[in-house]
Amino acid sequence: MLRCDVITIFPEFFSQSIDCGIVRRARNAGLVDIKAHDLRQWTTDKHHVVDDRPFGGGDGMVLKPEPIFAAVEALTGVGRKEDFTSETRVVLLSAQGRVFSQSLAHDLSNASRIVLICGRYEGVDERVADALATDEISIGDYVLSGGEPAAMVVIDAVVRLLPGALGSDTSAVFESFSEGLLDYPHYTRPPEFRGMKVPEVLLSGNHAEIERWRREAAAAKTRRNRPDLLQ
Ligand code: JBZ
Repeated sequence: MLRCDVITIFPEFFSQSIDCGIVRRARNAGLVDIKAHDLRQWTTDKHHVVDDRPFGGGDGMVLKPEPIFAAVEALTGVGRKEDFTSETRVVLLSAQGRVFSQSLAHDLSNASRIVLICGRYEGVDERVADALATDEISIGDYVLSGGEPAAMVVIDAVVRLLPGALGSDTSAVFESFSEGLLDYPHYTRPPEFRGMKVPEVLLSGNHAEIERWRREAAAAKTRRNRPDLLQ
C-alpha cells in the first residue's frame, strides 16, 4: 500500500480529483491511501499565517518554513531529508524543480510513502528545498499559481503504475512514451462522421496492414506534434 500525503492550503482541491477514474479505483482496491492536509493546522499563531514577506525585498509573499517542517515531521516523524528511509519521498512542487517525466513517475511508484508539498504565492522558503524535500519537481514550462495541479498530475502518473491499478481494458494502452513515440490515432464507430471517414485499412481486418499503418501514423504524428522526441 502506497501512502500519499499532500500538504496544501487548498485541501478541497483534491477531494474531487482523487475520487475519479483509475485513482479512485486504486484507492478502493487498497493500493494507495491519499490524504490532503491543510497546512494551516501546523501554524501556531491566532490567524494561522502560512506566508511572509521575502527577505531582500521584492513582490509577493513566500511560504514560511516552520509550518511545512512541522507538517512533514508530524506526518513522517522525521524533519530532515537525510533521516528519511529510502522508501520515503518528500516532493516539493515548484516551478524551479526538475521536469517531471515518466521515468521519475516509475521511480516514485517504488516508494511506500510520498509526501507532496504544494508551493503557493511567489514561492517557498528555500530551506524546504535544501533540507526537507528529497525531490523538487515541476510538471513543465508554464506558469501555475500553485503546486496543487502539479501534485495531482504526479499522483495520477504514479498511482496508475502501481501493480493492479490498471484493469484489463486499459493495460494495453500503457505508455505512449515507452516506445519513444506518441500513441497512434484511434477511431471508433461510426465509420463515417460528418463526412470524415475512418482510414479504410482499420476496417479491413488485415492485422499486419493495420499494425504497419499504426506505426507510420504514430511516427507522422510525432514528427508533427513532438519533433523533439525524434532528436
Ligand atoms: C509548478 C508558488 O507555487 C508554485 C508556483 C508555480 C508552480 C508550482 C508551485 S509547481 N509551477 C510546476 O509544476 O510547473
